[in-house]
Amino acid sequence: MPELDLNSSADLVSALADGNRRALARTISHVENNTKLAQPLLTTLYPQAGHAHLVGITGSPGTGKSTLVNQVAREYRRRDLSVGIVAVDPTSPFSGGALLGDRVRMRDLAGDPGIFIRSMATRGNLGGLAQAGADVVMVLDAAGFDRVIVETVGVGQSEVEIASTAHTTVVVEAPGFGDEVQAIKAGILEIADIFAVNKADREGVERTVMVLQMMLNLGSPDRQQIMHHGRMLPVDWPEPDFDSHVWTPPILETIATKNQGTESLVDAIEEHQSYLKQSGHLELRDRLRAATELRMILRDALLQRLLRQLSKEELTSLVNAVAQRKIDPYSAVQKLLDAHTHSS
Ligand SMILES: Nc1nc2c(ncn2[C@@H]2O[C@H](COP(=O)(O)OP(=O)(O)OP(=O)(O)O)[C@@H](O)[C@H]2O)c(=O)[nH]1
Ligand SMILES: [Mg+2]
Repeated sequence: MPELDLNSSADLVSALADGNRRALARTISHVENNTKLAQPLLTTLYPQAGHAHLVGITGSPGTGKSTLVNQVAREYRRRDLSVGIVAVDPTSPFSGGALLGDRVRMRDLAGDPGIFIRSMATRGNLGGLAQAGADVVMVLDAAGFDRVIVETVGVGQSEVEIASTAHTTVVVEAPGFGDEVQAIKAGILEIADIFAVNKADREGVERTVMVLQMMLNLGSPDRQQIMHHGRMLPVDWPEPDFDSHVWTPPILETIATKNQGTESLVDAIEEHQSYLKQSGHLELRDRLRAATELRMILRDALLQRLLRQLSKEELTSLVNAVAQRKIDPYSAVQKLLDAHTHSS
C-alpha cells in the first residue's frame, strides 16, 4: 500500500472511505483548525454525507451527559450500529481539558473500531464553534458512521444552535439542579424531542419529571414552527401537515452510572427517527439544517469580507466613537455598510 499522505486531500478522502482512523482524525483536525485543506475536504466529503442519524445530547453542566452518551453508544454497538461522538465543550479554554475529562468517562469505548470520539473546545477564528461542530459532524457522517452523537452543554445560544442541528435532540435534566428554570432560560426546552431525567437514583426525580410534564402540558409551540419562524433564512418550501403528525417528547428516567434506562432511551431515539421519516419531518429538518448552516456561513463570510476591507484605524476610531457615545452602534454599522458594500 502506498504511504498515506496526511496532508493530501485526495489521500485523506480515500483512506477515510477505507475506515482509516488516522485519516479520520487528521481530516477532523484540518476542518477544526480551518487549514488550507479544510475547504477542499469539506467540498469533497459533503456529497458523501447525509446517511447518519444525528443525535444531539444537551443539558446543564454536570447532569451526566457524557456518562449517558457513553452508555447510549454502547447500546448502539450492541445493536450493531457504529457511532461517532463529538463532545463540544465551550467552557474549557483548552481542548486538552475537555479531551481528558471525556476520555476518562468514555474510556471503555476506546479501541472499538465502531466508535470514534472527538472532543472540541474552541476554534480560534471567526468561524465559531457551532460551525466547526457541524463540520466535524459532517465528516463523521461522510466517514460512514450510522449514528453521530453531539454532546453540548446547554448554556448559551451557540450551544443551542449546535443542538438544533441534530435530527433528534435529547435534553438531559437531573434532579436538584434547578435545571428546569435554567433550561427555560437557555431555550433548550423548545428543542427537546426527548427528555432524559438522569440521576434517577437521586432524591427529587419525581419532582423534576413532574415539572417537565407540566411544562409540556402548558404546550410550548411546535419546535418546527419556532425554528421556521425564529432563526432561519426566509426560504419557501412545502411544510408537512403539522396537525396530523404530532410528536410528544417522552420523559425518560435514566441512571447513566448504572446503565439503567439506556435501552429505553435508545428505543425512543430510534422511534423518533422513524417518526421523522414517516411524517416528512426528516426532510424538513434537513432543510432547516441547510438553512441554519447557510446562514451561519454567510454571516461569517460577510463579516470577514467586510473586516478585510476595513482599515484598523477606521475600525478603531469608530469603536472609540461608539464607546464615547458620539455615535450609536446601529448608526456606526450603517456607516460601515454604506462605505463598504454596494446595496442593490
Ligand atoms: N448518582 C448518579 N451520578 C451520575 C449519574 N450519571 C452521571 N453521574 C455522575 O455525575 C457526574 C457528572 O457526569 P458527566 O457525565 O461528566 O456529566 P456531564 O453532563 O457530561 O458534565 P459536563 O460535560 O461537565 O457538563 C459524574 O461524577 C458522574 O459519575 C447517575 O445516573 N447517577
Ligand atoms: Mg460532559
